[in-house]
Amino acid sequence: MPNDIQISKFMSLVLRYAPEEAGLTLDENGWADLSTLCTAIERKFGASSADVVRVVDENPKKRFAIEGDRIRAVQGHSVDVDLGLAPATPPPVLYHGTKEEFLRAILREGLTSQSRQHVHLSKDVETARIVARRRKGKDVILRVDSAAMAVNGATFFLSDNGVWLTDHVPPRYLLEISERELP
Ligand code: HQG
Repeated sequence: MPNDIQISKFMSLVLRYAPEEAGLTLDENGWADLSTLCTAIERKFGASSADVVRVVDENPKKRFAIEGDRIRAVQGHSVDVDLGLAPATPPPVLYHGTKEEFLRAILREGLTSQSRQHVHLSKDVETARIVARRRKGKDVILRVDSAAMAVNGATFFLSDNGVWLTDHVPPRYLLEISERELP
């Protein structure tokens, strides 16, 4: 039985970051040929195309979308793709989960997109905590004054799986939420 998590991680890798590892090319909107991906996954994991479709359907974060004979990741890209998302008005407050070790740099430079195309923001503290917990160390949750950013001209996008994306969050819009304020 192929391991769905391994397959999903491989799909994230090739659909966001290193398509050549599956012999894929991404078009300008991030779409790749589904059957080429299935062939690569069959070789690597012995999994069928039905397994690939199941991984897409059951992915807890709905990371992938299939449309006809093509597939793409809905967010999280490192390679330059245009997901065609329309700018959207964010809720007045968004959150970002990170680690204490990054805090000084973040409060100095703001949130920057690092190896991805965008800064990723969460709609609630719970989601931000899950994002923070992916890494070792002490969690830090930041409150983002998205209302003020939007008023001052920042553009936000909402990915198909509910992640808020923007280019940069300057430090003046960030506030660390103290431990006792957290739910
Ligand atoms: C930090 C997962 C130093 C930032 C999650 C983060 C999310 C800075 C790390 C999605 C910084 C980048 C994204 C600065 C930001 N100086 N560190 N100026 N600005 N950072 O993985 O937000 O599983 O690229 O705080 O659920 O952690 O991939 O971003 O810790 O939705 O679908 O630099 O990834 O989704 O790390 O996570 P990432 P992220 P998937």
